[in-house]
Amino acid sequence: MAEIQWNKERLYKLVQSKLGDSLFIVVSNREPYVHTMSGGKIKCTRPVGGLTEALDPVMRASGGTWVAQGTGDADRKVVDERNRIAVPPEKPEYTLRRVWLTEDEVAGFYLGFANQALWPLCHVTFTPPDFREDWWHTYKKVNKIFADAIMDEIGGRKAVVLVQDYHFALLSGYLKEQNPDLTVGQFWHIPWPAYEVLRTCPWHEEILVGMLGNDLMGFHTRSFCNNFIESVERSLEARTDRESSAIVRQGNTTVVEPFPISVDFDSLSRQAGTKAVENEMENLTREFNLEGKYLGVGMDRMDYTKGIPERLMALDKFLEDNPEYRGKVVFIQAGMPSRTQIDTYQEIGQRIDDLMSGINEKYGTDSWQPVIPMMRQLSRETLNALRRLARFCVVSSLHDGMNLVAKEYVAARVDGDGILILSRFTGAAVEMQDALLINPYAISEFAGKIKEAIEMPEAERRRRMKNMREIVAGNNIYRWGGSMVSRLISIAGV
Ligand code: ADQ
Repeated sequence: MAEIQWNKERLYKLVQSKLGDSLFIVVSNREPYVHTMSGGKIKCTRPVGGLTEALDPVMRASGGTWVAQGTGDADRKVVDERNRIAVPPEKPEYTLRRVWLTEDEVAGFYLGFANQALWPLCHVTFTPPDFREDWWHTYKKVNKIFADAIMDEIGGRKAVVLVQDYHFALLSGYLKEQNPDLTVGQFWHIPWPAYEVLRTCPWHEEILVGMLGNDLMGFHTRSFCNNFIESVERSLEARTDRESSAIVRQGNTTVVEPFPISVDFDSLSRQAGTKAVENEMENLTREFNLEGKYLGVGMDRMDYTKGIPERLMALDKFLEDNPEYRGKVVFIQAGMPSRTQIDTYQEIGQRIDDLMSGINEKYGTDSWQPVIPMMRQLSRETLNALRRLARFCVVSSLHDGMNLVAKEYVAARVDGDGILILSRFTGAAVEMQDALLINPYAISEFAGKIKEAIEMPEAERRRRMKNMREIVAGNNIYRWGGSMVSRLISIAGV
């Protein structure tokens, strides 16, 4: 269990008491509030996701600025002449500053370099990165556009900047070039590869130099931190100290530390126990004829890193090896469409569809289909109902920075039952040792774990779930935000 219990209030108070007169700035590609046109009116929505949940109290307490790309079709209508708007709309407490990108910029920066070069480069899934030079130039250009917007926002004040993710590998370096006195940290939400992989990127040295513009560089796990430090040792002239996890280059120090991201455990547990979720559990049971069946679920952003084909192959093998379970096990695969303009994503979607129909044709009967696809964005109620109904949840990523689906499943199991089948290649596996850990490529072993999950005695299921719930309750999303922000503030010396 974590020594300090972190929650929203604690994080709010920390920022209020420690930040002093520094301006706090968060930067991410995705914005925390989106304005869209709906029935002739402007509607403001908050995208679901842990990141906004965790950083919202930080922003509210600091009264700072969140800089992000404006993507809503009504975003431009509501901002002032400096592209700013006060949020949350019902009770403004901080500023959202929107950055506009052209279609070509989005194509080169986001769909191109970030998602077709850096994403496959950082994940070991044997999908070759595409290092197109024009994408790289656009990526640099967009990082500069963001740097200029941030410098304009800071306007000579003292500031602490927290940059999110792999869309901005060069941003911190650009900021420090303009003002070396800024305090800048970055969190990288995906794995960091081994040097042997990283060096295939023609611009890896420039990327590392950019990231060393940070005073604090955060990854999910110690192993990603070590990969990063080793990449620097083997690419650049720099002094590294494994003991203090610091890198010194040209007189500037970057501290490299793990900050495992998580979920809002209390709020998720609360939501999962509501009447609305219980009603939805009844609806789903009726609609899909789940009464008396063992339900397995998978719920992922549709991405080739998530090991969805491997999971379906394991299910196929399980049904082949265990005919006594035919008719008794149902697997619901929920998939949120993602990055659909990219060919590899269309291909993985097609492959998953083919595998699902293959299994249903092979084993299905008039009254039973082993796999039920729900390939769309689902509501919170439906997701929670599925989590609560499932005897087992499968997270079979081939490689994953953390994986929040695993932690969400545990947080939603207010009844203390349920089994998590979890890939060893996720950051989550470091903490969730009471899951049934798998190598998603080892199909027979994986099929065996599905059987084990179904046959595990209740007392053992509950023992494992209890341990995992304690871990996620302690290492919650506010601990992630709180640890990183307090580290950054202490580095800033404010
Ligand atoms: P992602 O790769 O997007 O994040 P993940 O952490 O698995 O991955 O989060 C996916 C989210 O999508 C979860 O919150 C899940 O509930 C939601 N989701 C899945 N299917 C859905 C559906 N059908 N409808 C609605 N929602 C659905 C990256 C890294 C991860 C890291 C996070 C946070 O790749 O390793 O955990 O950032 O740092």
